[in-house]
Amino acid sequence: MYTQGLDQQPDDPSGPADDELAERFQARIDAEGRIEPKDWMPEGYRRTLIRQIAQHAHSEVVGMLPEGNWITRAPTLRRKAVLLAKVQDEGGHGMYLYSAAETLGVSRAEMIEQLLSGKAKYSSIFNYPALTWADMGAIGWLVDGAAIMNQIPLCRCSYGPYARAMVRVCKEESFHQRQGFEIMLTLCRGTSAQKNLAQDALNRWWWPVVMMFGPSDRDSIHSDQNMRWKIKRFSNDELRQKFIDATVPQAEFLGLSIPDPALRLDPASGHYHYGEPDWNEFREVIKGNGPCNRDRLAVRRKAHEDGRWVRDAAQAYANKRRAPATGQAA
Ligand code: FAQ
Repeated sequence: MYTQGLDQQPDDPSGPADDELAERFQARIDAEGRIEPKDWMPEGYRRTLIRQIAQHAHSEVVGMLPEGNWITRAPTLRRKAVLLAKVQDEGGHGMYLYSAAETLGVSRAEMIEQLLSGKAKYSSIFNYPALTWADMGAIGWLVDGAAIMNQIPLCRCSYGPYARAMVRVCKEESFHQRQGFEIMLTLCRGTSAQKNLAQDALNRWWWPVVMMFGPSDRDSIHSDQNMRWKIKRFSNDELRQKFIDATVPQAEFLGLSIPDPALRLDPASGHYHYGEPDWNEFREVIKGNGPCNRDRLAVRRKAHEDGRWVRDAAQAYANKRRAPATGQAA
């Protein structure tokens, strides 16, 4: 399937040279202008965006699995309806994001193939298991909370289609975060067994969520260039710090303890000091060796195979509609 990005005119030899185009491109970004699909852009900018937006789309789609697993076990009809809506929203985010990436000249089939072959990454966080109902609270509160912290600045990303997709995504993530916090609050105000479930979920999800922001700034290979291109507005560590500063008081409100003995408020800066995440674990998870990587990809591959007949039928219907009419009644 060919997409907008590939229907551009070949370069006009009498047009401006690449150096000049690159200067104009950067000047537009520096002036907070937006880059649109048919605008000239450096190949590295296009490739970086395809990588990031596709990874983001894959994360939304794979991210449906840990919570999808709990829809049939939600404790009440209301909880079930809310969780179902949330999981459907994540699927919708994946679709907007695949569409945004397609404007850069990559096909959806290619992106899906890269996910299923294990070539493309998706967020490390979705390789951890959701073991109890309290995990639905922890995922909404912490994972969606971290996702919002990372994605609000992406609403100002220099690439127009990605930035615009993020506006709606962030509104929905905000509902997701609140529904998760509300599950945690209900558990924390319930019996001691329920509160223990909430604490156990926080214990297991805290560090994976802290690592979700990506490697520390000293190890982040793409940050400098991405900041110059205004794809990223804050570094991984800056966003991690903002998330921790916002979340610690919420944990205190819930009466839960964050599993980090090094955590303390620095009164001079107003920021929380926190311990060093286990970066070996992070590297292993993104290499494919996390607790659920193999299961997650196996489920996605099966879903893709199970959906093949639908894609084939849609393609056959499209071919039939495109075929010239013979004028004969069937
Ligand atoms: N997991 O140089 P950097 C959600 C990779 S959506 C796996 O710092 P960059 C909604 C990175 O790709 C969650 N890999 O890279 C939801 C690169 O590898 P590469 C997803 C990671 O791009 C909630 C290498 O490490 N959100 O949760 C991770 O400047 C609940 C070096 O890293 C997005 O995708 C990681 N955590 O910054 C759904 C947001 N971190 O590609 C369902 C958009 C880093 O060279 C339920 N993405 N890596 O092989 C971004 O903002 C950026 O891409 C970062 C990474 C910040 C993730």
